[in-house]
Amino acid sequence: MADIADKKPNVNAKVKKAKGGGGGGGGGGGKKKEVKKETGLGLTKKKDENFGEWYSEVVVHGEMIEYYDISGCYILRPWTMAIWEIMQAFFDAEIKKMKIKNCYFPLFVSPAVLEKEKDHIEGFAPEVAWVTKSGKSELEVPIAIRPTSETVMYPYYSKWIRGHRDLPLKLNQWCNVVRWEFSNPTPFIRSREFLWQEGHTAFATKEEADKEVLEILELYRRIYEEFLAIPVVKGKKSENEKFAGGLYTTSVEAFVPNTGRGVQGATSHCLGQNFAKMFDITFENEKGEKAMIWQNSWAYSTRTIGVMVMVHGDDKGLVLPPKVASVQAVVIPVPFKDADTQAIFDACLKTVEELTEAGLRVEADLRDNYSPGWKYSHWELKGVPLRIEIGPKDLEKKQVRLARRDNSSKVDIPMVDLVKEVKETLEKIQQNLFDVAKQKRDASIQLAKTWDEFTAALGEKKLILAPWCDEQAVEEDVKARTKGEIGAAKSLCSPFDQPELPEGTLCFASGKPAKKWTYWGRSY
Ligand code: 87F
Repeated sequence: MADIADKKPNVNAKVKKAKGGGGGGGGGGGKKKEVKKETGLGLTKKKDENFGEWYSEVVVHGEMIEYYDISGCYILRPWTMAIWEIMQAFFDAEIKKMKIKNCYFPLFVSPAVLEKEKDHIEGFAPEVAWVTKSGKSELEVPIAIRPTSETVMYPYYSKWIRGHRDLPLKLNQWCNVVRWEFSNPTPFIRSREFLWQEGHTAFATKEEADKEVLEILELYRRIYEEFLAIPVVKGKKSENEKFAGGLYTTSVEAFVPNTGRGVQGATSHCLGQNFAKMFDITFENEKGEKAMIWQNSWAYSTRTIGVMVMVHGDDKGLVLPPKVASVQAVVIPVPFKDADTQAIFDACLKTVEELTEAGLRVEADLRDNYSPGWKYSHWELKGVPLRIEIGPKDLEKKQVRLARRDNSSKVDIPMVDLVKEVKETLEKIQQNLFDVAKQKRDASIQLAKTWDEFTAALGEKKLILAPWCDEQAVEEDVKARTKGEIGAAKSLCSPFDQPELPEGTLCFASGKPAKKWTYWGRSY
């Protein structure tokens, strides 16, 4: 994946401060300057020219990530954590409505427990990190760090579930997990430690489990579409791509047009009874017979934030959807030589107060050691959805200027309409980000009915929708035939929303009768 390696930007480069007032931008009804003064804040790489380095610069200069001295590990700064917490508040409230309870299991796993479910762990074993020492002495038994918590939790499900009245058992935990990946680490997208929630539920019947899989998947869709303004496809994973320990895997799949790669956004698995067999999780049903439970597991992680940066970010930096931005609007005073600076500052504070009272997340940047122009660039880099400028002319006319981050449009609005206008504008920004992202995603979708069409589309970084025979060997073959420097193509999902498949349609790869439409592409 040469296009997005872990390209650490020069983190020691200090941002140059612009000296003196009145930088670029020009608010307060003053004349717009033609050329923006160099603020030293700009990114050096362009999204369309060097996506990998652009991404690293954006997450670092946007103050979301700091690189760390262990490869694949990143510091999540407050600008990131605030986004995570907003999504967490939504998801946590929704799962509580579903009667799912939070809990916390230990970070450490004994080898005996980890290796209990061999099939599940086998393929993942190289990624498991181990603690082998305490101080200078070797531990008698090394201890693994959880890469996921099936084997940690299920022995206790076995203990806690006795009769049908103990079901359903529905637990979730918000935690970190460690997977010692070796391929190109990328902030948020592929890191060795990440934050997620993992849900683990147990039911008496498959019907209940099936229903929950889709309810959770719908919450994941909402996180992407309603919060992050990213269109996703809901669907089912192929046998090759499903979680090997489970029965079937559903996912939401996003797409990054710049790189032409799919991203598995979140997964909701029905585990069937595989783990119940391994961990002996049985219960006495209503008829007094011994029966095996049905299980699900599901997760979304901080990867969501990386997808948001990749999809919405631009050459000026981050672009945050208002619903997840910790600062939805920033108020910037634009003082002018002889103007009454105090009156402008007071108007800024009053603006913050009114908007905060109306339930919006708003801050003023009243620092006197930075020019307005520098502040504009700074908050653009950090992706704040809306800038509110107040200068002497605005005071005079009882108005403020709104400048949108998503499309750079500017409009003066009467102060009396402040709350209404700002609320409406934020909603429009949220909607516009989704619409633009969807338009780009849809423009990237390419139907491919033959192998030649498929490879051509793959070369053009498309998200490929192809009729498929749904055979594992054929997917293996597609992988082998597309293997190259930048990674092989694989199936992403078979969308639940299936286009019509006319009788006699053949598989793009095998020429056998096609069973379904499936999305294919390279992926993260
Ligand atoms: C890496 C090392 C060890 C993924 C791993 O998706 C084990 C694993 O089991 C592993 N990487 N997985 C699959 C995780 C499946 C499942 N776990 C609960 C989820 C949702 C949350």
